[in-house]
Amino acid sequence: MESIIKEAVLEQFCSIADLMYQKGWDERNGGNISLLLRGDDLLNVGESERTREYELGYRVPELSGKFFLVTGSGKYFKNIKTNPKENVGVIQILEDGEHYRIVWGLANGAKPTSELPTHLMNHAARLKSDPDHRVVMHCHPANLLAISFVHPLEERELSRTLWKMCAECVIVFPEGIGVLPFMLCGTKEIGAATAQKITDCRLVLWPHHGIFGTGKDLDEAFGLIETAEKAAEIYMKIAPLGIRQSISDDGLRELAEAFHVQPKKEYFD
Ligand code: 2HA
Ligand code: ZN
Repeated sequence: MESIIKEAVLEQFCSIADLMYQKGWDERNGGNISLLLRGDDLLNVGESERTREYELGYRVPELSGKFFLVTGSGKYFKNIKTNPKENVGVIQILEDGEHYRIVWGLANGAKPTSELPTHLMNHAARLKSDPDHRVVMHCHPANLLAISFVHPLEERELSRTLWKMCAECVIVFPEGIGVLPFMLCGTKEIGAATAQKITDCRLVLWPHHGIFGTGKDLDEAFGLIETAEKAAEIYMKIAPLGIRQSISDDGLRELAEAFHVQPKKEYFD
């Protein structure tokens, strides 16, 4: 099977996956990534190439014809960099928006990530708000999980707490963080619920499970999760000691103004 994806694109994807593993965000087969491929990311996709086709079980007509580089179901992040062909693959959504085909990788019968419903529904939702959107990233960073046990899960309150943990947060995710109730993962229901949130924010927390981040490229999605995870880490360090002071609402407003971002107004006191 000839590669149909540019080496540099595959390499960057695998390096980011490896970095996520090194950060401890992707134990065992935890986490998954999908990257919407552009025309020039792809080499010739031969019509005659043997492909495997599967039913999605839901409809994403907005994505028909599009190609995605995705991690494989049950695949360990620690193995992605050394063996991409078995652990990741390229899929194409078919014209009907209800089936996909595997056009490269996912060797030996592997399938795309179990969270494919959330990935595809998130791509469809984000593309509506941002035509440059390309990446959906899911992982299990320890501090974002930890904070979901000890902090109220109300979106306004959690977003404010994260913003106040370090000065860059309100600049990096001015729209705050979306939060779902605890739901069964790997289903189209959690996919639809996540996509509803992700329309107007790029980070959605699955309490006691993990985080979804999106972006225009792999760096942006990674940086978003990295920043939220740092804020959660600081909270988990200081909350047990008692918080004596933090960034005021005026301080947040000043940061937003200086860096030309527009945080959600209703999140301010
Ligand atoms: O196993 O992270 O949410 C991969 C996952 C499922
Ligand atoms: Zn997960």
